[in-house]
Amino acid sequence: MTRKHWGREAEKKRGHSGLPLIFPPRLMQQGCPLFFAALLTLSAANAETGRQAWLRYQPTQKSTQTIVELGNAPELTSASQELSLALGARITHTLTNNSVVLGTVDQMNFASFPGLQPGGYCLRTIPTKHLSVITALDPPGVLHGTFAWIRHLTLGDNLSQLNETSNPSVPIRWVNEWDNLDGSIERGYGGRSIFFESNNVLPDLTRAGRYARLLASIGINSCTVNNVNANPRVLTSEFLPQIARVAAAFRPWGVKLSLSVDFASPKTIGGLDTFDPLDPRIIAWWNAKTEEIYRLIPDFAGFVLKADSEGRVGPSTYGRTHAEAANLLANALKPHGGILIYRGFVYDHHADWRNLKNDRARAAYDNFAPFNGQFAENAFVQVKHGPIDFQAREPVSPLIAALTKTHETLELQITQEYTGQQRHLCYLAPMWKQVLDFDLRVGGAHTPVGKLVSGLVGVANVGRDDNWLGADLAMANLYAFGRLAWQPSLTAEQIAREWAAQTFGNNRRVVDTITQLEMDSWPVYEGYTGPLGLGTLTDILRGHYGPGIESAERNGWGQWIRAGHEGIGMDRTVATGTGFIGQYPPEVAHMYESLKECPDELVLFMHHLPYTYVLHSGKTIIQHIYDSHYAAAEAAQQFPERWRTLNGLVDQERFTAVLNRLAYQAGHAIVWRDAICSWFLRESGIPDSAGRAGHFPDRIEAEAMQLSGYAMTDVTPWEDASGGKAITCGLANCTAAFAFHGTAGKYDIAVQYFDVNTGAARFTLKLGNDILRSWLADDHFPTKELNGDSSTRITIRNVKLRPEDTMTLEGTPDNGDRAAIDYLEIRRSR
Ligand code: GCW
Repeated sequence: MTRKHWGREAEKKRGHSGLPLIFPPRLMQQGCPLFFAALLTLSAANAETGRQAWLRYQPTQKSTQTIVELGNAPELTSASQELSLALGARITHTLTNNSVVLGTVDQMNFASFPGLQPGGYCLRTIPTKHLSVITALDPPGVLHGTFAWIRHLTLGDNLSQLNETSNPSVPIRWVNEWDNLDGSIERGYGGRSIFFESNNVLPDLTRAGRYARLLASIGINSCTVNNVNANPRVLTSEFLPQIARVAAAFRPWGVKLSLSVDFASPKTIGGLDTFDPLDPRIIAWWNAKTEEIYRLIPDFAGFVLKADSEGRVGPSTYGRTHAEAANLLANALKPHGGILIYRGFVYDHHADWRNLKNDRARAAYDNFAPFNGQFAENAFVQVKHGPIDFQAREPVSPLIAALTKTHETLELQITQEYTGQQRHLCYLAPMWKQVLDFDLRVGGAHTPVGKLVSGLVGVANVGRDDNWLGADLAMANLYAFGRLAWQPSLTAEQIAREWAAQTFGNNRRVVDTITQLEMDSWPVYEGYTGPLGLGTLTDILRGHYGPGIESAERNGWGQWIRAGHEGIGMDRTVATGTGFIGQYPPEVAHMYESLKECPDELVLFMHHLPYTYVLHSGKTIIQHIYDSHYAAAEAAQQFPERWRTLNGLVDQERFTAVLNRLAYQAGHAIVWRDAICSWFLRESGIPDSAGRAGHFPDRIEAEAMQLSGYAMTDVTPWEDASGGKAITCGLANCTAAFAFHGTAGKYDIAVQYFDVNTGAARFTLKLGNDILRSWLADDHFPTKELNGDSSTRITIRNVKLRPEDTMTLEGTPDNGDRAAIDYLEIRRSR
């Protein structure tokens, strides 16, 4: 474009937008070297809480740049304010010789920006004009582009050559929050709801707005604010104006509000005597209710519906189909441009476990595949990525391949329900990448999951904790979800790197170390929890947190692993099993059905096999279980050590918080390792060829100590405590003492104890009369029982011991916390 042309276009623009664009003559004449004076530097000096997440701007000097905003949509105002924060720059209506200009393309008529799609953006640097341009078809796109531009800046990318057009891979990029109106969050691990308390919307929605900002920065365009197990109150005329306030807090960030609804609402809150989806009164009720919503929230995104699942009512009450239920709501939303997301997570949780042909994994397909093609154009079936329920490892759901004529969204879980509840580091992007890239071979063609779905929905469950998810490193999952929904071709490692750099600073060692920790974390978590596709062997009946192997068996929930003395695994083959494998397109079915081709990592999901079966790896199943649990638990011991290398390179506050989490995880990985190895050792009767399982030479069982006041108790399930037993104190004070019989030297002493959530017992470990450590059991693990949820450890390092030294553990119970102890472990300091 010639300079003349540029000027003329700018003139036209001025007329068009009414904004005085003034080009300084110097800028019109010469090309000067590029700008960006006030680059962000992320200093390690400031103490931080994680509240800023990856938007941690710290411009060091006053910028010479200006920000020119063309237009006045709320998203544009947010965008320019964001830039101003990031750059420390002024917002003006006057172009200077160093401006960033933002606006939609129809206001940027000095150049063309081909290839843009809704929500997408174009970033372009025009060196001769000393301009950075951020543009898009629509205001949300400009905001997305602004965050992308800031990301480039923070990562130290070369902005002088920028010419980037980026469109989202799918139009639906939503998060679901499982927030209850009382302020609790189902499967939330980051504090109470940022939206609700005591059955009302919070008076102060500052934090909801901040969340929308985070979401916008990764391209998320809708947030469903309430639990899919929906309280019907959410749709009452009394409550909806409150919900409208949340929508208003989201609006400047281009994030639309959506709601989970209860299918029985016409009856429970509407006063009708039915909720039959085909009844004209019900159709009229939903139409009127939807109109009411749109009057209050004109940009309302739509409904999410969990029906006929886990006790929620649905169309089956009236013998109607999922498609009929979905279309009822979709039709109500259609005139307003809204969409309906219908959850595919439907299964019988009272299934008969004695019937070897029953299989929960079949449920999503069996329930939805018959209705393929019967769903309305604006209805989407939301499929969990695996056929069971967010386990540490699952195959891709075959329903994704079956819905060839129905729109679908893929449901991923950001909140780590079955993957350590944010107390364990488990970066899920590598898992999600495997899901998105998995080629389902629909019609024999290359059909990766990412290409079959129209949207990605992440169950986020952020809370009021400053750092949103309860753990700083867990935020990589929220970030990665948004980045992958936008651009699934990014690698998990690329995403981790850019997240780490923005969150903790652009120091090479910091970024390398954190990225590597994140990347190692899922295989490590899977390694000490669920082997070979069995699922996470957690207690599925209670917290979904610590080990609880048999909880999966002999009940209606259908997470069976069919473990016996001889062998283990669900036979899901077509030949002899439940036939689940036959739900996949033929090429994929063939791979899973054939033992020769079925990958080791899923072999026990697909087949029932003897413990002595030899895997592709050359190991027997039982030896693999021992080896993987020992190797992974050992890797987890290294996590805090690896983190420690960043001391001084990241702020002290987050350094300590992360270190504490990783140290806890290292201890809990041992709980997991021992529970699973002991259980399989007992069940199979086959020893660990390396002699580890069941042998703990450094351990002193609490029940073997000299007890005063303490009494022995059985722990349930038995595998969650060493030897199946612990000691508890029923008095005001108890002690457990023993004499050290090893050789003189420096030792690390680990105390394995139980920290239940009712009170805060005190423990004191003494060597002779000297106190080595005194601490409170005041964490909030998800149980009041002694089990693998509450089992935790503290390690006192470098203690000098001599033969026959006496050690005493004192326990002081508090409010139902009986100061329970499992064992002590004394090992030479490394
Ligand atoms: O995994 C299960 C969870 C439930 C959840 C359900 C669902 C919201 O344990 O807490 O309910 O899935 O996805 O509907």
